[in-house]
Amino acid sequence: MSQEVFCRTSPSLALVKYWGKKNTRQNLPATPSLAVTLGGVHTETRVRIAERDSITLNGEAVALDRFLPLFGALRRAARRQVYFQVESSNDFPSSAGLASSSSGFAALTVACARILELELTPAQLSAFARRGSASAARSLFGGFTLLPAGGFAAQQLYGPEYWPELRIVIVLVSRKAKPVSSRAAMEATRISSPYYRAWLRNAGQLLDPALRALERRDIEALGPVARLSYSRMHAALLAASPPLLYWLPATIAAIRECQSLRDEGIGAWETLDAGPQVKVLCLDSQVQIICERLQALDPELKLIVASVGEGPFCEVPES
Ligand code: 2P0
Repeated sequence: MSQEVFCRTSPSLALVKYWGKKNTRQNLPATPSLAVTLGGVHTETRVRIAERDSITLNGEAVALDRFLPLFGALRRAARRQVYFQVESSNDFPSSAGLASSSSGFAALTVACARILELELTPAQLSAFARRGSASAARSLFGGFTLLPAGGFAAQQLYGPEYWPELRIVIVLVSRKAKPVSSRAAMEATRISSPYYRAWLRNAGQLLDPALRALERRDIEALGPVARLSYSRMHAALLAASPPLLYWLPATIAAIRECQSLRDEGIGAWETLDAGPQVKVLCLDSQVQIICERLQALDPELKLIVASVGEGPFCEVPES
């Protein structure tokens, strides 16, 4: 058995959003999600066999509770009582609405399965990762992925090479961890938002137009659907009691700048997750003007330009 495994993954950005659970115990999503794996931003995770489980994220110890269901499921599958010492780091802000749990749980799943010598298909790994975080099921694949409503595993629709011109400009509005986790916010939306049922009814309807737009690599068709998906998700969040508002003034400024760019015929289509960051879908030919305009809002604003990324990379380091 290898004593140490290294894995690198990338976060999964939903174009059509997963928000809400069909089954909490198994962590099955109530809505389908269509996503792109981001190239150029990474989680790196090192797992070693140890006397007891421990996890550090960017050098700081983190509570184990959220990880134990995944560890337990992997240990049961391998029929081995092996404990993991995990060191994970992100080269982008964690727990801030940049899908760090998608890349984090995907890396952890792949590395722990490798340590345990579990021979699993990508779909089986995706199903294990889902237990940690439903969006992590998608980070098991590069390119464009689909996690159906109620789905146990994600599937890859197109590989990373499918749309080389697509770019995602990440507008880093804040580096702070979000005040309410996605999981808690999802549950609060389910319990207290009168719009939750409407969201569930509607969310699936956005999938078909998004799939058709992706099939044609048509950003002018995909962008508006992505906008509807995040706007309706946030409308349900705002209607929760108490209301859940992740946006900051700079979030709204970036959204409005995207609208101005579109009014001028420049295809800048924003999407947001459970956090203040804005991610702008666009084509490489328009990245420069879009970055200039967003930077002009605030010279301190950090922008990261991502492309379509690869699936997990895993290796056993030479000792
Ligand atoms: C998504 N998000 O589809 C949606 C859009 C945020 C907004 O998946 O409870 O960390 O661990 O399954 O995956 C963030 O929630 O939630 C998320 P859990 P997760 O990317």
